[in-house]
Order: sequence, then structure tokens, then C-alpha cells
Amino acid sequence: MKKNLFLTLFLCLFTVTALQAQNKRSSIPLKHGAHRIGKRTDAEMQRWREHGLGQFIHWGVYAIPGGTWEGKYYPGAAEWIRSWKEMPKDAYDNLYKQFNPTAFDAKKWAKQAKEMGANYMIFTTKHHDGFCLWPSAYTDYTIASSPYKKDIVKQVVDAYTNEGIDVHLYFSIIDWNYQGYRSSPPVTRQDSISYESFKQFTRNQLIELLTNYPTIKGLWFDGSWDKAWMNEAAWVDQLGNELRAMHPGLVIGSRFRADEFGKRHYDTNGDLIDDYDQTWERDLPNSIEDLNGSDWDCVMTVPENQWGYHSEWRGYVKTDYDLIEMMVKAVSMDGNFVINFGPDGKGNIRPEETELAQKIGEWMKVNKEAIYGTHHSNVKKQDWGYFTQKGNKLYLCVFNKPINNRLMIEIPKGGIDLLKACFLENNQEVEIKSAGRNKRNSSLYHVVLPDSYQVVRPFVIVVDTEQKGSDKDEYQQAKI
Ligand code: K80
Repeated sequence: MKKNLFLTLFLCLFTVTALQAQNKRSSIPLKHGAHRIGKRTDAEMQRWREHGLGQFIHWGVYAIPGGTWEGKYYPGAAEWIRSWKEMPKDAYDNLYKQFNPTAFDAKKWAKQAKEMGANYMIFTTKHHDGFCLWPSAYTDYTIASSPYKKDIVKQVVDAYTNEGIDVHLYFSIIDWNYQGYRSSPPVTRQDSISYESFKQFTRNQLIELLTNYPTIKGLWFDGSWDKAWMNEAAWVDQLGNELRAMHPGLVIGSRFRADEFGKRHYDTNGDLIDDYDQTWERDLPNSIEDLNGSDWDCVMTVPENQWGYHSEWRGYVKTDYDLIEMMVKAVSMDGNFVINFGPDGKGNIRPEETELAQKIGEWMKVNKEAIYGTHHSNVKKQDWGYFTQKGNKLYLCVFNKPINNRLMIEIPKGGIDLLKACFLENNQEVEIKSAGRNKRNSSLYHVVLPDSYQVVRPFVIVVDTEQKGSDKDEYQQAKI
């Protein structure tokens, strides 16, 4: 009796605390916070979620100096060279007069991305410098004023779309070229007028992009952290609604707008703003718990921190192995992995990147089934690598082959049965052996690799599974 009282008291307390926690999530009424709690459920977002691998391309006039100016090496990110004190801003702002990428071939880029296995790509229409790779009607600082003249965004959108690769447009809110742009909130009346014109300019350009390139699937915003922009929560929110209304299904990450308290990515109540978490730049979460149940992408550079073309990569350059592991890790936690390319001033993709694309593509050809449309598996992670899952298929993506050739799998009581295991690379079957139970009563299994198996690259074993018999037993019992 006493026990029951305690239990009741405990349950009451627990319920009150749980309710309070729930209340806290939405205790502050927000006009411009998240407009949805939890993931989007529509087909366009589902399509995005299943991409697995993407390509980022950073291209602009910064590709001409390529991180150096008059023999001086700039160690920072090449696309930021304009902010380097040794490069005169005036010299930078005149680079467009030399922008004539005669080797640019969008079809060639798209074919290479396809062969790498990318399902989507993100293209810089305008970086912080303000130079537009499309002939915008709202500024003269565009490709139309360069000797090249032709619309680059259009060629990229069409070529990738024709290859079946979804295109998302990168757009920087920061614009170092537009005279009305401000990073701090306007103080004087003149500032306010200038900033109003910048807001209209930004809106016009975004509407222009959606109008000119209706096949694109999303916008990838950057440079949205200025106080001036964050102060405009209501206006930016309204603009977002307008863009979505214009382009049903449009996918926008968490880097477009702040809520009315200046909170970015996650609003004041802790809810994700817009469609996916865009905080994972050059960074991967350690575990699914770091992700708040959100959709997310990770955008990654090949060298440490170069997005635009740098003529001289210094320091460690990621290998195909590194990038494949990062991609698998991202996918195993329900994220998309996006690898950046920085073509040179003539439009050539550098040989290092071409080689990486080929090597990743070779791996994808064999193992893409473990990447596309797969998601996080609840099967406990093991140190040999990562699990991904799709329906009844469990993928063991192996990066560290154990020296006993046994890949451990732990299945909690009442979980799944493991039926059959095969290498993805050649369909060769591998043995699954029971390895008893552990203290938590989980069933342990070993997928036993043949002693003769030579590892030359990360490999995948696909395991067919089915719901455990105990569910059936319970059903049987229920019938009696
Ligand atoms: C801007 C500012 C910082 C601090 C870090 C990165 C960036 C831009 N975002 C990447 C996607 C690149 O475009 C980089 O220039």
C-alpha cells in the first residue's frame, strides 16, 4: 500500500515535471521563431533527406587571385582575400573585368559530380564580395559586366538538372559591394534609408533567382549573422514566406533568419528555425543526441579551410578515405554530407578535386545502396564503423576491420533477427555467428569475415533482418 502511494506520488511528480518541460519548449510566444515543430513531412523534403551526398561549388572572382596577391600568400580562406589588408579593395573590385573563364564547361562539372555520386549540389550565386554569377537586373556588379558575359548560374542549373542532380543556390546576405549594405543596425536617418534599399535589393535578387531558375530545389544562405539583418526578424520572416509561396517545396536551412530575440538556428524556445540545421559547417556531430532530432547537412572543405580556389593548398588535405568516412558518419546520423569544390579562374576543377571525385565515385558505385535513402539505425554503434539502415536492410560500413575478423553486432532483447549477410561489393555471403548474450540480455552476433579477405578500402556488409519472433509470440498469446 505504502509502496503504491510512493509510486503514485512519484508518477504525479514525474508527470508535472514532464509537462513543465514541455511547456518550457513553447513558453515564450514567438511570432518569428520556428513555424513548425519537428521535421517537414512533404515529398520535397523527403527527397532532400535521401540525398546522402552533395557537392558544393564556390566560384567567383576570388578564383582569379586564388589566395595570392602580387606574390604574397594569403593563408586565410581564398574567398575572403578582399578583407585581407594587403590586397587593396579597389584592386579586388576590379577583378571582374578580367573574369573570363574560357575553360568553364558546366556539363563537364555536372558529369563529374554525377560520377562522384552527388545527388544534389549547392552553387554560389553571390558570395560576400557581392559579385553575381547571374545577370542580375538590380546591380551592375555581375557576370554581364565581365568579358565572359554569359549567365553562369543558368548553365550550372541546367547542366546539373539534366544530370538528375538537384540544385540549391548559395546566397550571401552580406554584400560588400552594395552601397546600402550595413552590418550594424542603422542609426542615422541616412543609414535607415540605405539599409531599406539594401533590404529591397536583397528581396529583389532572391525573387529574381527563383523566377529565373524555377527548377532549383532550395536556397542555402550564408552571411546572415549581421546585427542589422538579425534586427529585421519580422521582415525577413515575411520574405521567407513570400519565397516559399512562390516556390512550393523550397528547402531553406536554419541560416536565413533569426527570431525576434536574435536567436539563430534554434529559436528562443529551442525549436529549429526553417527546414534543416545548418550549423554543421566543417564539423560533424559526435552522436545523434547532438542533433535535436533535426534534419541537417554538413558542408566540408577538402583542405582545412579553403572554399574558393586557392592556388596553393598548404597543410593537410583530406583524402577520399577521410571524406567517405565523414559522409558515412553523417548519413549514419541522418545528415547529408556536402563536399566543396573550388574551380580556378578559368573554370577548371583542380586535378586534386577531380581525383577525389573519381575515387569517391568508385566507392559509391559499389556501396551507394548503403548511403542513398538510408538513415540512422538504432542498433548500437560499434568501433569498427557505422550502421545505416533502410527498411529491413542493415548496412555495416566498416572502416576499422577488427584483427579477429569479427564484426560485433548487439541486438537488444526483442529486437531484430539477422538473417543473411553479404558483401555489397560482390554479393559474397558471410557467416553470422551467435556470440551469446551480454549482461543486459542483448543478443550478440559476429559477422565473420573470411580470413583471406584483404581490405583495400572501406567496405560494406548488408544484413537482411526481420522483426524478432517474440513479437509473433506475443501475437500468438494474445489470440489465446
Ligand atoms: C564565413 C564566415 C566564417 C567565419 C566562416 C565561413 C564563412 C563562409 N561560409 C562558407 C560556406 C564559405 O562560404 C565561407 O566563406
